[in-house]
Amino acid sequence: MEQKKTAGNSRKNSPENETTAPSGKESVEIGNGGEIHQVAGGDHPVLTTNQGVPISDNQNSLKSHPRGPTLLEDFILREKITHFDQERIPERIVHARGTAVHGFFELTRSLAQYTTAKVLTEVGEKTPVFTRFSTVAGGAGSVDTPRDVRGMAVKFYTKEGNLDVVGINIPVFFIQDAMKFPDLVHALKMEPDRGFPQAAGAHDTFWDYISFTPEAMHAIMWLMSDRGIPRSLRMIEGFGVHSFRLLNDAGDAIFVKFHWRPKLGLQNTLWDEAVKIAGADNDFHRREMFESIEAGKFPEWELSVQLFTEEEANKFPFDHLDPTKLIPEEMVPLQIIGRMVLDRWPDNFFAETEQVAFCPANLVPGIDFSNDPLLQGRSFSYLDTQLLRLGSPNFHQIPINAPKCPFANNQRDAHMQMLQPKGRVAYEPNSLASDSPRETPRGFRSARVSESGEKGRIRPESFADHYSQARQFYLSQTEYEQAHMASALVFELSKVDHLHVRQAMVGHLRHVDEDLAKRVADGLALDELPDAPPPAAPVQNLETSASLQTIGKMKETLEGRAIGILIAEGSDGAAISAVKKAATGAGASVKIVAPKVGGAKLADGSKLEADGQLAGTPSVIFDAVAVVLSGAGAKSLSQEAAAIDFVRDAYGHLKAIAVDDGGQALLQKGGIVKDAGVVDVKDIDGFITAAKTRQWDREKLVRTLP
Ligand code: HDE
Repeated sequence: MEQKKTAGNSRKNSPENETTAPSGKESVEIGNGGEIHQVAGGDHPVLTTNQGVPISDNQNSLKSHPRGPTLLEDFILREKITHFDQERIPERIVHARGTAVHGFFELTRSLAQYTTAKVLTEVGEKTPVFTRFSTVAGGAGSVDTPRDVRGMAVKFYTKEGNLDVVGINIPVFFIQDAMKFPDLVHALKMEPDRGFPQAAGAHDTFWDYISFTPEAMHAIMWLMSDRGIPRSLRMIEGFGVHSFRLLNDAGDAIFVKFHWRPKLGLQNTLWDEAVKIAGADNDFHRREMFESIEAGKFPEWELSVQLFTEEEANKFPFDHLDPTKLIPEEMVPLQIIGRMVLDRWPDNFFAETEQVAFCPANLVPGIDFSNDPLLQGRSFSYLDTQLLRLGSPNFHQIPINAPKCPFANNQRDAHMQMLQPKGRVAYEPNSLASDSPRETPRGFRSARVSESGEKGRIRPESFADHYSQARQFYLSQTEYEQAHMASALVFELSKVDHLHVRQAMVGHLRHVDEDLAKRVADGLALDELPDAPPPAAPVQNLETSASLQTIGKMKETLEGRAIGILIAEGSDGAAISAVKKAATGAGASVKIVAPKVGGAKLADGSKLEADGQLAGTPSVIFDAVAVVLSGAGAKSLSQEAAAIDFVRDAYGHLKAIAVDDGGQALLQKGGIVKDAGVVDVKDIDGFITAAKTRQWDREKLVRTLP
């Protein structure tokens, strides 16, 4: 049978199916029968090979006859497929799943007294930044909402070179020495024999490792707190974690810690909510960030510093070089020095978000390392990983990694060299080239520090206290947050098959707080409280600090929040409009949810289009919901599991619910009991107020907390 000459592309002249043709023709019949199409009026560039050869048929490979074998001669097919075969590069071993946005950092207060770094001294200067948020454990395609630490890495393209503050959303880390990092990560990631779980610490190997790592207890407390399950990447704090040094003109040094504070305040999900969001929208955080940038609602953070001298540090009841310790704000206050606004989504995910290469050793003159052993190890690891991941020492030439200030040196050649340096001189010093790059007194300098002592693989005594700050963190939380931490621990350890690992963990918790240990032991149905391991240093009772909580940092605002309005056939248009107007007026984004995506006919006969179909738009993706239904609409939705889940989950996740008379029937079907957060839709102000917070008092009615 003779094959028909066809492009294999049935829809013509539609933008989704556009292919390229030499401009000026509607549809051309060419060569081996490929038919190519163009969008009417489009001014398309010619499709070519990577060598610039125009391609006449992008749909059919070259065959010896229409039903015959494909010819090796088809260099166009081979080039296209070979390039495709190599499209993936190794994903990051940690922090593979990420979302990044361009923006700027604006300095509002000069630190000229302490540093020469222009980015920290030129008030009003807007430095371009690229900020990548990430989870730690999961692969690049994994879900956005697991319980995990979030990376927040900021690349500042300063006038004096790139400065990377490669931080996370908690102020402490799990280990004290770089030597331990591969073990920590191997224990955390999917177990090597079975290949699961993906993006989750809730399994045997992680907790087994942690049970041997008491220094992790402080970071574990943060991870088990609600900060481990953020509502939005726009609502996380960021921490540089380590101490760095600032150096001024005179060469004097002071220590600094970096803190990012989100303008929208902190907000987290509940665990049940995070799990359900994972099912509803794998890309919840990425999509939410994308939509907010698209809508011109640009996320913003304040940058603060904690500054302290060596003498002050010597008086702290802990060692600030130990990355498992934080410096309480009450001890060293935060000073706001600037703001970061993220306002431009990347053009291309791979070219920018995937290829961006952060490195904590990317420091600029006026900023220097401290001796934090983890920072020291990191300064080696990141360059090493980029060489593998990006495949060439010239990865700094990729546009997203290239400095935006001039850069020049005598490094030459290597894979993927994009620059074409001129001249015969590639060394320094030299007398042959008057324009070759030279050193400068304004260049990077290290702090004048004298180091002495005995060489060895030694952990300092001052790093020995593993529990005091973990205890301080737990005791600083509100009653609700403590209950969430206890349930998180019960959840995680319940996924651990080995009883001795559960017991060992509860043993550690006894040093954090005896009551927490009892709650977790009870939640795991342990017969008796296990022995606590002997602590390396006595556990201190440090003063509690409200700044460690999150509930208090949730801003009473609808800015950046989302409201869902559930409607069906016959809903009251006026009530819907009133909710929409009030919610958008208060800064929220609003989505209409209906059984069919095309929308529903309202009581007045008009049709309202939906933003989401009920089955694919559950209430977990909103911060508060309104249920506006006719009697008939409520009756039909009462037969619909997705509608019942919609209201039941909103209630179970402590959200405000506005409801009209019709909607009441659905609420009854969901077993919802009226409380301060369940508001008549006519009381629009009451609903907006309730929507700005969570109904914490409801929690004990809907969930058994340990
Ligand atoms: Fe990382 N870390 N890390 N890390 N880390 C990486 O670098 C590493 C640590 C952090 O969005 C890797 O480019 C070691 C602390 C973020 O691209 C790798 C040690 C903190 C990101 C690496 C640490 C971080 C990474 C993997 C212990 C918070 C994502 C891919 C000595 C202060 C950056 C890559 C992005 C990524 C190594 C500990 C944060 C393998 C050896 C502490 C936010 O180089």
